[in-house]
Amino acid sequence: TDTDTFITGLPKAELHLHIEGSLEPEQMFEFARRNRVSIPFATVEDVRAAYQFSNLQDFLDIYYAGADVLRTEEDFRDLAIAYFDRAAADGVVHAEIFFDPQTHTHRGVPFGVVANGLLAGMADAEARHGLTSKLILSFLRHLDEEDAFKTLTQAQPWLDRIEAVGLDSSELGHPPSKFARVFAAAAAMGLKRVAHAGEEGPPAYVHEALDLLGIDRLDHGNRSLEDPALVARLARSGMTLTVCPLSNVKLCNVASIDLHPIDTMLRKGLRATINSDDPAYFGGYVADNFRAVAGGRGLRRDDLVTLARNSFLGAFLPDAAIEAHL
Ligand code: ES4
Ligand code: ZN
Repeated sequence: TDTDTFITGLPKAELHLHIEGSLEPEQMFEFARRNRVSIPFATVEDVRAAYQFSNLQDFLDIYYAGADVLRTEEDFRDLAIAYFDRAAADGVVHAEIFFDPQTHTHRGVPFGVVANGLLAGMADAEARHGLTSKLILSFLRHLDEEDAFKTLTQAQPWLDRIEAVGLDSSELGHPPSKFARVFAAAAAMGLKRVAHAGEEGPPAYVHEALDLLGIDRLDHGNRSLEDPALVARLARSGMTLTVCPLSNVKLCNVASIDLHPIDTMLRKGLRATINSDDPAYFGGYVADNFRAVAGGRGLRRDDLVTLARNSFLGAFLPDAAIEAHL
C-alpha cells in the first residue's frame, strides 16, 4: 500500500534492538546444526508456537535459551548481517544495537568472540548498505553489581568501539540504584548511558535511571505516563524514549496495538521513537512496528515523520551527522 511505501521510504534510525532478539527460528536451527547444539524444538513452527508470553520474564526465559546456539565469531557476525539486511530493507540507515555479553560469557563464550563477530557484521552493513551502527553493552540487571563490573573490565580492549552501556533483563525487583556505581564507572570511561526503565517497573525506576544512572536515553519508559511531573521533566529535558510497540503488546504491557500510547506520548511533548526490541520474538522489524501503530492508532504522515526524525535526534551521532539525516 501507499502507507507501506511511505514507511519503508522514510529514512530512520533504530535505537532499541537486542541483537540476540533478532535470532530467527530458521537461523536458530542453522546455528544448532553447525555447532552440534541440541534445541528442544523439532521444527520452525514449534519454535514460533512457543513464542507466547504473559510478561517480560516469560519471554526472557525463552530468549536466553535461544541464545545458547550462538557459539562462534561467525555466528555473531551472521546474526548481525541478517539483522542489518532486514533493517536496511525497512529504510533503517543507522542502528545502535544492544548486546548482552553476560548471556555469552556465562556459557564460556569469550567477550571478544561476541564483540569481534558483531563488529564484523557492522562493517559488512556499512560496506553493502551504507548503514552505520554503534554497539551498546547492556548489563543484565538480574545479576549482581560485581558481575557487571567484571564485564566492564572484560570490555576494556574494545572500549573504543563501544558507544554506551545499557541495562536490561528482569526489571521488577532490580531497580537502577543497584547499578549506580557501575554506571558512574562507565561514565568515567567516556561511555554514554541508557537503561530500560518503566517497561514493567514503576515511574520511580525512571526517576532513578535519570538521577542515579545519568542516562542519555530512556528505553521503553511507558510507565512514565503515570507520573505527570516525570512526563514534564522528560519533555523539558528533550529525553529520547525508545518505544517498542509490538514488544509492549507481546509482553502484555499494552492490551492491544489500538490502545498503544505512542500518540499520547507525542502529544505530551515526549521525544518518542519507534523500535523493534526483539523482532524475531515479537512479530516484526521496525517497519512492521511503524505499520502497526499507523494502523492501530491512525497516525498521520506527519506523526510518522516526527517519529523518524526523533530517531535521529536521539542517536549518538555528532551534530553534523544528525543534521545531515534530518
Ligand atoms: C528485553 Cl523487551 C526487554 N526488556 C528487558 N530486557 C530485555 N532483553 C531483551 N529484550
Ligand atoms: Zn529492550
